[in-house]
Amino acid sequence: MFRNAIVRAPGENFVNGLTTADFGKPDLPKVLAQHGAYCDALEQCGLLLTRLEVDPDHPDSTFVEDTAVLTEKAAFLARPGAPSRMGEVTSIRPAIERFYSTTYQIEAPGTLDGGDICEAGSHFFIGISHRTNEEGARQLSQFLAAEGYTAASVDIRGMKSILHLKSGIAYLERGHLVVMEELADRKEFLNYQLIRVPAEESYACNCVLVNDRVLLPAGFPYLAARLSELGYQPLVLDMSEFRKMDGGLSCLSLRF
Ligand code: CIR
Repeated sequence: MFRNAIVRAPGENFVNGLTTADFGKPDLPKVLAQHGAYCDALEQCGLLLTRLEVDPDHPDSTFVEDTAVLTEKAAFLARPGAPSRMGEVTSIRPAIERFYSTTYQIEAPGTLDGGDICEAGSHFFIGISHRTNEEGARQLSQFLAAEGYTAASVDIRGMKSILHLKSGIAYLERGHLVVMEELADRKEFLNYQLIRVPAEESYACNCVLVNDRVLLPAGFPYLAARLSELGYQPLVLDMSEFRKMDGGLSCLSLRF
């Protein structure tokens, strides 16, 4: 069960963040409304929110997930792979340290974005991407091992369709792994019951199990129906403005 989440409000600088998407510029009032609805949804799932102020120096800082990996035993502070995002860790650190006495920090030359880390019980998948390098993955694996967790790397550097590993997979407990077709045959996922998502719905792979609900982006009927069939309760949210900046549902909060 998650009890808490950390979120950060998007600011006027949000539109200046990094993106590779071709969906146009985000509409700020809509960004704020969608972020508000997202926060309401987390509260509806029973979470207590720590709401951080806008960070005017970091346009991508509303995507708090990339700054850390939070587990039951410890917090692992990331070192984002995009230079414009590195300072985000310093600004979120105090909020994380309020909850965690054991913290680890990825150090140079390692880079690691939280969006590349998928927790599956006591096992972690670590995406090696254009943001998370092998050294970052090595450091995190070592830290995780010190806390009794296991880890496996999944190399996604050859894929143009996703930014982070969690853009393409989500763990929903009960051995269920949501996975985009392009990743479905990876040997790392052999022992899981795969919920395969067709290419036209692959954005929805970035869904999040929060207690008894699964947050799911709006507009992906196949996955919504499939999850309902499997006994999950989807909670559908409009993510159009975050998608324009390569963001998904998981990136907007740190849940623990
Ligand atoms: C970036 O490129 O870093 C942001 N515009 C989007 C980050 C999305 N984060 C995530 O998928 N975990």
